Amino acid sequence: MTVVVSGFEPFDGAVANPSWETAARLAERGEGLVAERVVAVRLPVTFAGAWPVLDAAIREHDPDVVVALGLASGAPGVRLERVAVNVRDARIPDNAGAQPVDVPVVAGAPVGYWSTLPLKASLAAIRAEGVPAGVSSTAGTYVCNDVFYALMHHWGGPGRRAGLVHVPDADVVPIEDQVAAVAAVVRHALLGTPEPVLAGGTES
Ligand code: PCA
Repeated sequence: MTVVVSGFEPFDGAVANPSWETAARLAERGEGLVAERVVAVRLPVTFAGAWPVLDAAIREHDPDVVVALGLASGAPGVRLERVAVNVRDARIPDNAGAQPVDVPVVAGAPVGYWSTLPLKASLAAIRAEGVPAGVSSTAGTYVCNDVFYALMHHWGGPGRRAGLVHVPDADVVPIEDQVAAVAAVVRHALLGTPEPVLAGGTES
């Protein structure tokens, strides 16, 4: 079995992006952590370029599980994203200067796609390791949501485990703990663990 884990280059003036550091470290230590081959892919923070890079890696490695990682700066913990929406609405320009507002990711395609990662099983496992985590019902409308939507639209489907996990800044959750959290997601995705009944929603 093969797992592709993507992370992003820095954006918005930052010098690093923990999503890439976490993906790279998970790939280095993949077989020990998840017992399978893990390939890390670094994506540009551009609407035009991110999905093509992930798509090429998927074609090359023919993975069983794909987990896209992105940074949610200011988040209090790991965010397991539930749904990708078919809209681009960029508050800031991407790394190529593009700032699409209220245009679809894929014209004429469905409004959204569910993650096919076992979110609640992962949530329970991550919390059991003492790492703060939650389920999120919006991945935003920037490049992370874009890649998540394209991944589910073009590659997702029956038997294909895929989704997006937002990681927080490394001073909130250290990279080692981010790696442990994502490893738990990958393990449960590979196992196909049934979802426990575990409340993870919010009122607003
Ligand atoms: N986070 C941004 C894009 C790249 C990243 O790491 C986002 O959440 O859309």
